[in-house]
Amino acid sequence: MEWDQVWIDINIASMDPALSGGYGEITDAAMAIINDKIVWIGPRDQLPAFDVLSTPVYRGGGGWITPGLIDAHTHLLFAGNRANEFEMRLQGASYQDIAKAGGGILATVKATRAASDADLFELGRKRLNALAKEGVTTIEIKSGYGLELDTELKILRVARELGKHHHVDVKTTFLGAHAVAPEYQHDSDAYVDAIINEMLPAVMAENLADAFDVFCENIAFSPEQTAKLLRAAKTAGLDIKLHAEQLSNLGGSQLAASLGAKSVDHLEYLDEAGVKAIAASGTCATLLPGAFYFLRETKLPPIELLRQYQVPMVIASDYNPGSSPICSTLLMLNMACTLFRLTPAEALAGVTRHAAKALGIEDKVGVLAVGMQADFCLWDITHPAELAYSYGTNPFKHAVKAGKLIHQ
Ligand code: DI6
Ligand code: FE
Repeated sequence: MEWDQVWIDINIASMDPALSGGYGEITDAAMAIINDKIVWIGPRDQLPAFDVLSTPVYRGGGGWITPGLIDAHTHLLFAGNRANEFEMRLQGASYQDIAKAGGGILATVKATRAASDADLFELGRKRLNALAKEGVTTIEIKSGYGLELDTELKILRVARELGKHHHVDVKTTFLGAHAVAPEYQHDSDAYVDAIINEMLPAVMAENLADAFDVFCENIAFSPEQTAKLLRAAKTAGLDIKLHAEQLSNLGGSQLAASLGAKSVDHLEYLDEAGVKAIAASGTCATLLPGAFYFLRETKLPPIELLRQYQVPMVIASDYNPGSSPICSTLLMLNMACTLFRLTPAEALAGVTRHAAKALGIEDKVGVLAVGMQADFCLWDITHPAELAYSYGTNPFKHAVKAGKLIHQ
C-alpha cells in the first residue's frame, strides 16, 4: 500500500452512524490518508501491510481522534463589547428591554460600522485562533452587525478573507435581517425590501454568502417578513436557515421547514407541531446552550421531542457580544449536557456529523470514514465523554485539516 500518512497508537470516535455505539468508536485503531482523504480506517490489527520506510507514521500516544469540530452558528465578526449591558441585566433589565431602548444588537452595529476592515479581520483572527486551539476546523460566520449595504459586505468580505488565510474552513451566512436597521426603525417593511432588492443582489454578485438567515422574533422580523426574505434568498440560490423560537413561539420553524431550511436555531419555545414539521423536512435543530446560559433562560428546548422525532441536533456557540459572549465550542459540549441533558455522544455529534449536515457539507466532513476529507483532531483523553465532561485543561493536541498537520 502506498499512503501519504498513517496514524497508529490511537482510538477513534469516528461518529460514523454505520458503526455501533454513539461515538462510532474503533479502539486500538489505525487510519491511512492519501492527499486530503481518508483511504483506510479500522482496527490496527487489520491494517494492510505498507512500506514503513517511505510512509510517514504518526503515533497518537494512545489518545483519541475525533472529526474536526464544526461550529455551525457564530456571529464571530463584531467590534466592541456589551459588558455594560451585562451589568444592566444584573440589575434587572431584560435582554428585550435593552434592545427596545436602542442597545443590544444596534449597539454592536454602531461599533462594527465604525471598525476598519483590518480591525475586524484582526478581531476575527484572534477569535478563530481561540476556537482552532480547541479543535475547530470548520466554522460558520454570520454577518448581521452592519444592517446597511457597505458594512454587511465588509463583514462578509472579512469572513471570506479569514477563510483564505486560516486553516479553518469558513462558511458565510448573510444575516442582514438580524435586526431592523436604525435608519428604518419606523418602517421595517422598507428595510425588508432593501435587503431583498439592494443588499442580497450585491452579496450574490460578489459570491459572499453560502447561506441566508433571519431573526424571526417579536423584537426583529415577523413571520410574514421572514417568509418574504427566505423566499427571496432561496430564489437567489442560497441555503436558508432561521433564528426561530428563541424568545417566543411565532411558528418560524414550521415556516422555515416548509421552505426546506437546512437548520432552525435556538428553539427554546419550539412546540410539537414545530418539531414534527422540521422532522418531516429533514431540517436540523441547532441548540445554543451558551445563549440559554448567558440570558439565564429557564425554558428548555424540547429535547425529548427532538429525540423522539429523530431530528439531528446541532450544538453551536452562537458566539456574539450580546447573548453568548463565550468563544468556546468545547464549553458548549459541557453545557449541552449539563443544561440540556444531552448525552456526551449526542453533544459530540452536534459539533461534528450533525453540524456538517446543517452546513450542507455532510458528504465531506463531520464523520471519519473512507472517502471523507481528513479533517480530524487528536485529543489527550482516555474516553470521548471527557470532551463534554471536563472543561479548562484543554486536551486538544493536534488538528489535521484536509490531510495537513496543523502546527499551532
Ligand atoms: N439571537 C441571539 O441570541 C443573537 N442574535 C440573535 O438573533 C444575539 C445577538 C446580539 O445580542 O448581539
Ligand atoms: Fe445567533
